[in-house]
Amino acid sequence: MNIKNNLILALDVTNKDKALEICKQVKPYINTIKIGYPLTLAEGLKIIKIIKDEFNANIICDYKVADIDATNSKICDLTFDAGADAIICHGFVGSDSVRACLDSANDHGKEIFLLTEMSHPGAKMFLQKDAEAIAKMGVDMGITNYVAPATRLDRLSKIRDIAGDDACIISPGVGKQGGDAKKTLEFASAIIVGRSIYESDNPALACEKIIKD
Ligand code: NUP
Repeated sequence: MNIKNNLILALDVTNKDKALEICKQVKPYINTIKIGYPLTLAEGLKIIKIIKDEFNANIICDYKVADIDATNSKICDLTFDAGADAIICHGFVGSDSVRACLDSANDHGKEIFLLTEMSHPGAKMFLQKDAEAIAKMGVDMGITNYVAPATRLDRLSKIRDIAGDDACIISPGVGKQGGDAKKTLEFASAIIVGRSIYESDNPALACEKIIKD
């Protein structure tokens, strides 16, 4: 995926007009938009195609898919059929569940991003201890796209070591969660930024600052 300025917008607003307005403002800086549950639950799956078509953007759906294989297949099929270019899937559910996501992506000519360890403090309670094994499982399965935290650079660096130099690692947690854009990009291929952009009085300027810093 070609990610302009190595910057992905997390578009966690809850109505279409606001979403379109933000996208319009950041269009000169951003070509890859992450849509998650807040916007999808508010507006329905149709929002994927609306944003994709209007802004000619790559759409990554952050649905953190984490179910049994049969259900994962359905979630991924519906998401790709709705126009998503990629979907974020949890790794902790194990290889059969992740395989279902990967098969759906391959059938549609689309991609998955494997979530290894999350960026928030709670990730230390359970997920962190298995994150490296999750990344190794991904490598064994031939997965080349990962999500790893900008809030703990030592952990991000570990995931980079495991995933390899050629992997595409996208990293949330810059800005409001405390991560630093430049330091994160020493290990990550691109950063994911939400509130620091869409809550800003001037989202375009916020993008410019993040890119220049
Ligand atoms: O580990 C993760 N941390 C995280 O923040 C995995 C994620 N997918 N995210 C998402 O990234 C989160 O749901 C939000 O959409 C975005 C970060 O947003 P912000 O903290 O920049 O507002």
